[in-house]
Amino acid sequence: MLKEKIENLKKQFLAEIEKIKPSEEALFELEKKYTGRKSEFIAILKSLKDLSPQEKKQTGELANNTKNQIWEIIKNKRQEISENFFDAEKEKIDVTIPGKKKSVGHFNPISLVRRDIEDIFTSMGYEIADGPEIENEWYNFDALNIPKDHPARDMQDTFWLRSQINADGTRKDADNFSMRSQTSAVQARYMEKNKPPFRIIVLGKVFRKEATDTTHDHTFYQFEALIAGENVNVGNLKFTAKEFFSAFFKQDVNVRLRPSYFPFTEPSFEFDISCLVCGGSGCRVCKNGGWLELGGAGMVNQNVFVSAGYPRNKYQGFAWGFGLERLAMMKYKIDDVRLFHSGDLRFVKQF
Ligand code: FA5
Repeated sequence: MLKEKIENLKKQFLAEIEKIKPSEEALFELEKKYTGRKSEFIAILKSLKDLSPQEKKQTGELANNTKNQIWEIIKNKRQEISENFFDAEKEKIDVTIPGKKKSVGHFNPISLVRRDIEDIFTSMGYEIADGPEIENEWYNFDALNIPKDHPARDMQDTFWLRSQINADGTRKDADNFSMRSQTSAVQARYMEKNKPPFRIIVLGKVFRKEATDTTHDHTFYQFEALIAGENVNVGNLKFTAKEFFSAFFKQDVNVRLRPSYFPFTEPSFEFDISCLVCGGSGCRVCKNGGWLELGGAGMVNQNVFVSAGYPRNKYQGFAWGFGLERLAMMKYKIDDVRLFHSGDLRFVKQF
């Protein structure tokens, strides 16, 4: 009777192991089902004690053999699974199947230029300063000695925040927040909290109410430099600029200063560099002049120092402000400033 049960269990086991999909988990479950503590098999072994010694010996032997066979079969199956798993023949890799291309992100050229500038200036001992993009009238205009009636303050040029504009379109006088129109706004913010000597650069977004064209956008980046101390002169400005541009364009660049006007610098200059295409001899890019116009610069107006709380005529300093896009346009030969903020991936992917 018990013998029959054992034989049946074995048949059942053999049928089942043929059917299962071999896996570690499936084999474990099978082993538990047929030889585990709560299995029928163990129940049979326990009931051997009720048999006669002769039967106990025979049936016990059969039970043990069968259990061992089951274990052996399971062990072999396990072996098969692990061999299959590592079987290089079965795991052939077809190296000719085209791979899945991982798309890699690109830095916008503005970021590339910004990183270059930060590297060059930090290696010259400059600090990187920052300020808010929503700025009040004091920092953006007043502290910079810009007269109340200066056209840059007009709604035609500056984006004043809606809450600062009356229903009839005129400007409210309180607070007067706007989207900052120049990184020069950070000059006053920094000077308020720091005393000379210092050297800083500011790189950030500015906003102007512009009719856009190939060289003008309504949102663009400026790169400001400001240095103040007791012995700063125009020679320092020119030397620093020449060092910077030569490192930035990786070629010897000459710098030219032309007289200009900014309320916050005195004297003020328009800043030109020798044409990168012809080296200064004259070509189509520089319209045969040999020079390319880059931005404004000058010696810090003493009124700006006084606004920041410094004594008049104790310190001198120089400052400049360039368009970052214009620098990137020259470096990478880009012919339209509006491409930078277009969000067109075909543009960014070229860098
Ligand atoms: C200024 O903004 C001054 N704050 C610069 C300055 C700083 C002078 C410190 C002296 C001392 P300006 O408005 O010229 O100056 O602008 C400076 C540069 O920003 C320009 O030469 C140009 O490179 C860039 N720029 C001006 N307007 C635009 C625009 N709409 N789109 C792209 N770049 C512009």
